[in-house]
Amino acid sequence: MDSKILAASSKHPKPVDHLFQYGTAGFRMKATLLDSVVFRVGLVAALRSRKLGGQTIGVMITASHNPPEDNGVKLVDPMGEMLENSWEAYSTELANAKDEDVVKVYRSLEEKLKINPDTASRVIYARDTRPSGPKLVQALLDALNATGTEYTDYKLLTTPQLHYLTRCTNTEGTPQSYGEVSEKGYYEKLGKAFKRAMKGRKTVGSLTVDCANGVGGPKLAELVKYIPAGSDGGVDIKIINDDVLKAEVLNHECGADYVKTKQRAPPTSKAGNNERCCSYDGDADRIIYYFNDPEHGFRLLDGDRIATLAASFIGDLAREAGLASELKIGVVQTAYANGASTKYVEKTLGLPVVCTPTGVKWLHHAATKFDVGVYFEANGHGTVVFSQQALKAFSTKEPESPAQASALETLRALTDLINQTVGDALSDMLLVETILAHKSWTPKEWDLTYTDLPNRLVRVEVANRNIFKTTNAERTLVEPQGTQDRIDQLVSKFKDGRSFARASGTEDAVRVYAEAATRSEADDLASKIAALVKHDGGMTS
Ligand code: NG1
Ligand code: ZN
Repeated sequence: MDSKILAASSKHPKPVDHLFQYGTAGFRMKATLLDSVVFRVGLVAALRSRKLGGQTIGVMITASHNPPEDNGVKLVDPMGEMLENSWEAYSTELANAKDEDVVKVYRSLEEKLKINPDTASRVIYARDTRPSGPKLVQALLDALNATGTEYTDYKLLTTPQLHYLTRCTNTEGTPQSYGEVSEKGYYEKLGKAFKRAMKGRKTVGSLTVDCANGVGGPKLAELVKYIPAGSDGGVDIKIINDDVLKAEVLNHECGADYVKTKQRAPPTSKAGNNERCCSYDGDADRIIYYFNDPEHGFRLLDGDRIATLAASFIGDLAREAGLASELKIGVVQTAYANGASTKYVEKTLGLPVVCTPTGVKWLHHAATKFDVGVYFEANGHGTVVFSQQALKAFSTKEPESPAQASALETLRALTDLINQTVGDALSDMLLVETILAHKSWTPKEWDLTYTDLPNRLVRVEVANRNIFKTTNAERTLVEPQGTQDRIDQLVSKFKDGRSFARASGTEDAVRVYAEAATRSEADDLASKIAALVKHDGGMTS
């Protein structure tokens, strides 16, 4: 095998002097730099599969909401979860090995991790619509062939579809089976669950879906075939920004990231006042809702809103089903969640909130500690996970009334409707539609549940972002010394003030977040903290 790996590796030389890092979103950068990285990620996938006794590992080639010229690669663990933490470091090590050391590092990982090279290894993979995808797939294939790995090419998929298929593949034929192992199986599962959850209810008006000109477009068009129209107990979907042939339009003036950061609808949207709209990102693992309020203009319904909506609905259903005392329901957020949403969950819904560092793997992990764990990043990436105990309670509890029976059936439908492996724009969208239909809510009524505190997110460039070290789920700086004290002093002067600074995990910058009672105070606090960070970060200009 050594000579095969060496020969294959020589076709994918590493760019000199480039330092790669497996971050919160895997490896992500200009596609032209990624060839060797994807090849080596293929090697890591083979090792990981062998280490886990031949279970199937997923490889996704995508750069999500990044511009078209970027690409990226990430690994999916057997249950459809993000790659285990310690393996991020092994991936980084192999990605940075000199060309002549690739085999040596591969073998040393094998030895260190006590991996039997004779165990079978299996991988499934897919990519988004970027033009650089097919060439990167070739690099992956070269690694899979050199390591004698069995593989299935699923071609174009959304990231969450690949997570779904990874879990289905590894649970096929077991009591934990997660669904049929095919793309069609995914649509069928969601379609059926949506019908069961809606129970013939109608959604009002239509839903305009902006697919960011990414892979979510063709996949949503497929899903629509499996869900009933609005008049039939489903939803009328109008798809926009679904051009996957013009590479340059991907994520351009559209998509979840655009809408969230610009606080406006894509210019291509023709939706009228009070009409529901949502935007996916380039690989359809994020979703943001919004609408135009004739009085107040553009209104964003972000990840915090989706989390609070889901938690309130599932909390009510659990009570109606007589399961409230048995099941621990909770919400997981990051420090970027609006303070008003945290307060709403704790005070109005009476549910606990846990705060974790940025990155969905942390949120997902914390959510699994609840029987029903709702987690979302404010930017729209999130889902709901159910414990084995919750699943058992939903399927075995004897209903004592028709109302209890109905609540239990809706809960069971939700466990199939929700993609429990990872945030999934298609599945989250059907969840939101289901809840709004059950509550007979317009987007305006959803928006009125609580009022966001005005907030500002600022990106600050500093000489070296790595000197900013945090604790307390990134809300408190421990280094540089004294910076946190100065932040605290500034924050204390603002009503409802809250602010924190942390080094970005995906960009060379420090992010400053601030919220306060009014728009001008939030802006003022953010710019004061940003100036402080710039100063303490050693920027001289
Ligand atoms: P960083 O760059 O570490 O702040 C950003 C997002 C995260 C997450 C990752 C991965 C913000 C403030 N941060 O992380 O939520 O989505 O990218 O894509 O939105
Ligand atoms: Zn994404």
